[in-house]
Amino acid sequence: MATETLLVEQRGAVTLVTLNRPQALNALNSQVLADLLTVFAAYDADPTQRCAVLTGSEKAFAAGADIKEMAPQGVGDMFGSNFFAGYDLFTRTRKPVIAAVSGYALGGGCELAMMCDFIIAGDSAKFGQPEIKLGVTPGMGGSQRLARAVGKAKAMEMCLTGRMMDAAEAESAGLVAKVVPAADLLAEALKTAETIAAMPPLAALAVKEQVNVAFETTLQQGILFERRLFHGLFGTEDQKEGMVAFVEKRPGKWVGR
Ligand code: CO8
Repeated sequence: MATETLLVEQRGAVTLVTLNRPQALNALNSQVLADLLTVFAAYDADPTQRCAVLTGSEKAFAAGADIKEMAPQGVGDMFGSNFFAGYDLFTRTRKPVIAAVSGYALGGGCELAMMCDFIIAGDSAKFGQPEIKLGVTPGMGGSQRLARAVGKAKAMEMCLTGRMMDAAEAESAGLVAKVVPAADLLAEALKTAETIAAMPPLAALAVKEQVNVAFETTLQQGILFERRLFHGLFGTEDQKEGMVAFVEKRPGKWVGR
């Protein structure tokens, strides 16, 4: 399957989505947003799919929101259309999504990568929020998610100077889960996705909800939420199977119920 701006491939239980606007370094325009929403809604709804990888090209994951599309717009256009508010829908994908980032992840590209559940970076990756150089600011969550990922000092410095952070710095700052040689990026991301896809799927959904709640609530409420989801999984066949399989020293077989 493919859309105007995305390549989509199912590899077993893993959906691989590749941003495909090479002429614009995968700049994110309204069509990319529409295509992402279509493709990730289909992924979420497909019971055969358990983990997704979102990637770009070797040169660019995405070089930002499409500056040529935004340049002529006025505040009425932006406010009236609630420009790019649809990305909130992308972040509501219930199943796991890994960003595999090679090359530039700038502005909206960095923001899109941060909307995924975690980032695996090739050693060529460069992250940044350079919007200030265009007379604007991050607008798709960058100021908020970057501050949560790397802390106030680094987020503030990056958003105020527009400088890029290389893969090694991104790993030590906590923005990315791991860095691998650029040539191995896709294979490593797919291998990680296959590991997740082989887990009990309801537990994977629950883990995602638990970790995301950590950014939205108090510690006490987050821990209660975690415990209730943990309790709830004892109503699933996969919990029975998982614990019996452990005792019988064999791999579990998951049914997603
Ligand atoms: N938008 C549109 N086109 C782009 C973009 C972009 N963000 N980035 C690159 N391109 C295009 C270039 O215009 C060029 O096209 P053409 O050949 O037709 O001139 C082509 O891609 C190749 O780019 P370059 O020739 O510039 O390639 P270089 O290797 O010389 O440079 C860079 C690569 C450094 C990545 C450079 O292209 C660059 O600086 N790009 C812009 C980066 C940027 O500023 N990103 C932030 C954009 S603003 C943003 O993301 C806001 C998000 C929030 C929106 C929320 C709204 C509510």
